[in-house]
Amino acid sequence: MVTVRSHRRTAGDPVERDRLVTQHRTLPRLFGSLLLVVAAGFAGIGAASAPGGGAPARAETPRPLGQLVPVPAEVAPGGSPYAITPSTRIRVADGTREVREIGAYLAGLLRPSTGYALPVTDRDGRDGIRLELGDDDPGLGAEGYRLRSAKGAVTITAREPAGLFHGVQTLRQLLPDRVERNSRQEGPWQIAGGTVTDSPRYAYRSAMLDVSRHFFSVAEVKRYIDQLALYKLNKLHLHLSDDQGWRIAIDSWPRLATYGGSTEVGGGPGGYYTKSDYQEIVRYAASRYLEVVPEIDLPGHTNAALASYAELNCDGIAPPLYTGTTVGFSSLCVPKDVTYDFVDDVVRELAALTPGKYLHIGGDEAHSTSHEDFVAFMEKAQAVVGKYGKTVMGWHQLTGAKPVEGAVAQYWGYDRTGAAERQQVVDAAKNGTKLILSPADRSYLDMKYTKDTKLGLSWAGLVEVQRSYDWNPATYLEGAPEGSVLGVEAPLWTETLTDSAEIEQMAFPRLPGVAELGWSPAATHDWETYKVRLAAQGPRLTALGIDFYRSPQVPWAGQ
Ligand code: TNX
Repeated sequence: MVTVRSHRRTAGDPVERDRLVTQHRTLPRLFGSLLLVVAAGFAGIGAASAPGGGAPARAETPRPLGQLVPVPAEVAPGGSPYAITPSTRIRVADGTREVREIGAYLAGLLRPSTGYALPVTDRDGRDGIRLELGDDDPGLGAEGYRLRSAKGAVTITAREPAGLFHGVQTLRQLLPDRVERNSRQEGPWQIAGGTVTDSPRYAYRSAMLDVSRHFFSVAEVKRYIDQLALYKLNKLHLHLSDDQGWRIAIDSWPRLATYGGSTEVGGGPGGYYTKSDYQEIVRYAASRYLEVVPEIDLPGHTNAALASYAELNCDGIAPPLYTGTTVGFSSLCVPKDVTYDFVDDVVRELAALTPGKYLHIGGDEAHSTSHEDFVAFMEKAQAVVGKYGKTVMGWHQLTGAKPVEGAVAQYWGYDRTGAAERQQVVDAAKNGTKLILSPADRSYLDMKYTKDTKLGLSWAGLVEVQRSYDWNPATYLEGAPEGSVLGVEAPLWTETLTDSAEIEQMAFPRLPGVAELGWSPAATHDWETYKVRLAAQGPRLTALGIDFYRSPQVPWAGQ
């Protein structure tokens, strides 16, 4: 049984509350709920006590073990904290390349702020920060981990490297916020004692970045990747083509990028990724255990392609490039053979660049394609994706055609989506189509928070932080069979966004909420405790140089 002092140090998150309740189930109910109130009352203290830098080191209490986003599946606080010191080693005794790289990544995170050498060594030892493959708990799955923190060592074990990587994110979040700074900070660098045992609710936890409406450099994409990793997302969906720009070099159709990528919304210079740029993004994402899911949006949203090659148009005339924000006006020419040569070449080249399993072919808002043509086109396009060994993903309009076996539909409806459209998606799910949920009125990061939000759009309504967190992916689409939902995504459309600062204003603090929906057990879902844990992320985001939206719904402490 843990001490009262440890109760106070719990974050008040529901997992820990559950544990407290479990641990005290013999106590009268009333006393139990009083304890919860006490725990909740102290929830903010761990965050508030982290000094901004120069405060006397000794006074600091380690952050409570459960004060994490996403909240872990199981937390058992107790025992002495571990402290990183100048002589700490990062031990990767098992020595595989991947584990060593995770050790090096962790060292890279910790060295600038701690100022310690933190050598990564494959010499085994009982002390230090230990990363070990080979936890035989099958419950951990491919991405789970266990983190044990005690006086002499903090040990992360997992079955697969991805689990170690997620465990490293937990370790990182348990350290004081100032660990995220790039300059040397005062210690101590303590991690509360106890054990975290954790694995994700959903295997598919994604963020989408629209690099078409505005182009984002490789460096900007990498910055976003690092932010996604902090919250244990594991997919980066790149929306690589749209009316306003084609952003990936395709050797067999070079003008797609050189001409079709030469502008963006508002008429700026646009840009595109060379194949080596794109591979660099894929490699960097993989080093953060994110799989890139590329999207070429077809058959609508194709003005950039139609402008680049006259023969793709039914009338043989190339339209001008487009820099506005209207949707639904463009379509590939479904009856022409050359359309399928184009699709085949693009999918073949993109598939060859993509180690991941999925290839997204869009399919949304094809308002300028007749229904008959849409169905015919999607049938052919899906076959091409299969031919090159990839799994088809499409926006949920794919369910209005004939999804191939194994296809995944991404639901982006919202509260005003018609019953018939929803039903079509539900019916497809009953027939085996898997779903990714990204409801526009919940998880769209480009929706304004309030009417005063400067950036963003509002067609799906205003989406404050609570609204973006407070929904259940398992029940959102009523009637969809349990098990049809593979996971969640937070898309970021960029009609109004031009750089990392603007991306971050919209993504934070909503992105961590969607990440938590994807990772944490349904039983932990609770806005009242989530908002306290989210508030504790504020100083961390600040230390990372992320200027987030200070939602009045979140009890940010002293910022
Ligand atoms: C709808 S959601 C779109 C995009 C826009 C977005 C803006 C979806 C699949 N299509 O083309 O960028 O709204 O919020």
